[in-house]
Amino acid sequence: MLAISEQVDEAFARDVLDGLAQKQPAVPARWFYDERGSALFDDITRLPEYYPTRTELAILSRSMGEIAAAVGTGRAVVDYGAGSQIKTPLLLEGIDPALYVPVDISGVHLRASAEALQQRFPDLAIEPVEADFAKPFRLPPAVDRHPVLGFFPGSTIGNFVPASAIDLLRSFRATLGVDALLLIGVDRIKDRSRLIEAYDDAQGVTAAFNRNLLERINRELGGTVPIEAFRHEARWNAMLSRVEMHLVAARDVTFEVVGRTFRIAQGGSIHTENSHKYTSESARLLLAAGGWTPLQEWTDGPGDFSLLLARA
Ligand code: AVJ
Repeated sequence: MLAISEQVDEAFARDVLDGLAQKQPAVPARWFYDERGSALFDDITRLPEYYPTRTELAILSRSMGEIAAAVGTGRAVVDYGAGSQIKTPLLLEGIDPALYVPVDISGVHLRASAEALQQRFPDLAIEPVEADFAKPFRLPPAVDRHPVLGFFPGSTIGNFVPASAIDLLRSFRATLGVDALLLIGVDRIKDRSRLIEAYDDAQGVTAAFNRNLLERINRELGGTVPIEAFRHEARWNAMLSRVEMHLVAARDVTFEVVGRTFRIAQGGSIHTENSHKYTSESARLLLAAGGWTPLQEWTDGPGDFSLLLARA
């Protein structure tokens, strides 16, 4: 048996080696989130240009009365991604669940956030699950005694191409059971310049977040990537309704990762993230394709972001 850290390293190595070998080199976005990457993402959520976090939070707090009325008390909340330190307490306060089940791939992060929440909600039963929610996993047996609410905020669903997003929604449905509800955040299509600025901020925090992936490759996989040769770029792919993040080579570059050599010509890129954007209609269609019936939708005034409630 490999230790957890070695497993993660191997999965990282495999994703990087396979990804860089593609015609359009690409690395899955999930590898952004080491300690530094998670800290940089926290900084991103506070940037003036990055509207999704504060908009979703505003919707959640403004509409909590209606959300609570639709969801009811006494549910088991399954929180995919182990919880934002602000959104999760808001939800828990609003709906008074019987059980809280944070699910996260990082055991360290999971335990830390579960402990912080337990301090704040001393009477709440908390059963953390260390798992990659993109793969099937088993919920703790205590969940069976309650109707379930899945919580998937942050428009993380946008990181998945539609076919994978539908698979993920289907697997949520299989895990959560027939009586489940799902509360999910989805970012909306909007003005192209606002979308680009949200992913290419003036302070360069998103650029640092993107480049940190290369630092991680060099540090953890013995890479020789010349980081200074890559510049951050956010592109709106209108045909596929998504913001793409790339690391564009400013010159011809050659480097090694775990003993393999890669070449990227000047102007070529490593594709590091997709963030799909939806309309109200396309978001509902996505949910329906994933086996969920939309029940209600809450949005902010300008319609920048959607919070959708659906039933299995
Ligand atoms: C965490 C996936 C919601 O796609 O907006 C933020 C990640 N990337 N800035 C997003 C991210 C660049 C974020 N999600």
